[in-house]
Amino acid sequence: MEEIKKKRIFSGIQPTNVPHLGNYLGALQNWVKLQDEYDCAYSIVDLHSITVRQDPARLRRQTAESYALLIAMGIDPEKSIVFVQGHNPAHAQLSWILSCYTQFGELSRMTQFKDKSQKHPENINAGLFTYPVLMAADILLYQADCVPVGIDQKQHLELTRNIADRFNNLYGETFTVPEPYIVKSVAKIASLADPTKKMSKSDDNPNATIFVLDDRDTIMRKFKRAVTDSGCEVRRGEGKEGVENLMSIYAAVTERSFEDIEREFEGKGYGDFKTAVGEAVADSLAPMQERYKQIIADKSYLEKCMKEGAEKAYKASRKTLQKVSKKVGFIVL
Ligand code: ATP
Ligand code: LTN
Repeated sequence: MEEIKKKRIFSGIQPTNVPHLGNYLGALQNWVKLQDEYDCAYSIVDLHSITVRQDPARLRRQTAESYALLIAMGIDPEKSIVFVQGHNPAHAQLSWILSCYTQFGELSRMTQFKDKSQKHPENINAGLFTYPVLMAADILLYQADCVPVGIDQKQHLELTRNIADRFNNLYGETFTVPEPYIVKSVAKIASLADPTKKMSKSDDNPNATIFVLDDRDTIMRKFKRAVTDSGCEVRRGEGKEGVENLMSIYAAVTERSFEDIEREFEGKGYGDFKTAVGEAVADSLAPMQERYKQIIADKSYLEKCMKEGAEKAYKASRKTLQKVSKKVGFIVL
């Protein structure tokens, strides 16, 4: 019987800090689930992370930690390609080529560029501007069909699709045009301190973000301080964004519906609800935290996985880079 070729998934995460609950529920949890059905390639995107100034020692440590965390979460380096972006030089090469097929005007419209330039007015570098082109190169190199991300990355994915279409129209079928894979209910987990903002790795308020390596006490304390509203009913509604955010988190980690949650907490106050959310989150993260401790302690295992991941990534992307190079008129040896 002829074997059906699995579709390809590609996604990436920046090693700018320990991943948070938003990263986990909005993206990483899906990375794990998609491994059986798809051929997956997952990358720690170190090249992207230097668009904002990083401390070198810290970046190196966080790259290894993020890599170990992916494995601890259940991403299997035997089954999927798990690699550090900078270990495969094809990303930077394709990014250069694609930057010559991307317009200044298109990049100027990217909201992440506008947000980050506002946040770091002292360092609006060219890499911050061309960031989405490198992301397009990441995805198109592997001919990805599908890209699991949070909603904040939708605009970058639209741009990737436009670049792929443009190139295909000019030179004939070269790239697969990728689809976003966004799980609506957790596509944007909000900050615990300000439910109008997304939960972020770089928030200055330490109570705004739950990091996936936070211990139980820290998790409980952060949830107890989470901003809600002056009411006391656990339900969705106008002005109840804080409670709704907690409900989304609770629904995601316990796999229950909003109606179910409303019923459970009828007549109980926010205090009880926050305690339940904190406990559910701490329980769901605990097994992964245990596995993480073992993996991060085993330096030679990590290095072996990174080396093999880099080789697999190079092999999986070489053909695309050659094809593109030929099409634009380079001599390929
Ligand atoms: P920062 O918060 O510092 O801007 P980030 O967490 O957005 O960083 P990445 O590490 O690149 O940046 O994100 C990894 C994945 O997590 C992406 O798919 C992104 O869409 C998703 N993600 C990020 N924040 C959230 C959030 N609050 N809710 C849901 N998904 C999120
Ligand atoms: N830009 C993304 C991280 C990222 C990515 C990718 C996601 C870099 N390359 C390729 C999906 C596919 C972010 O900031 N979350």
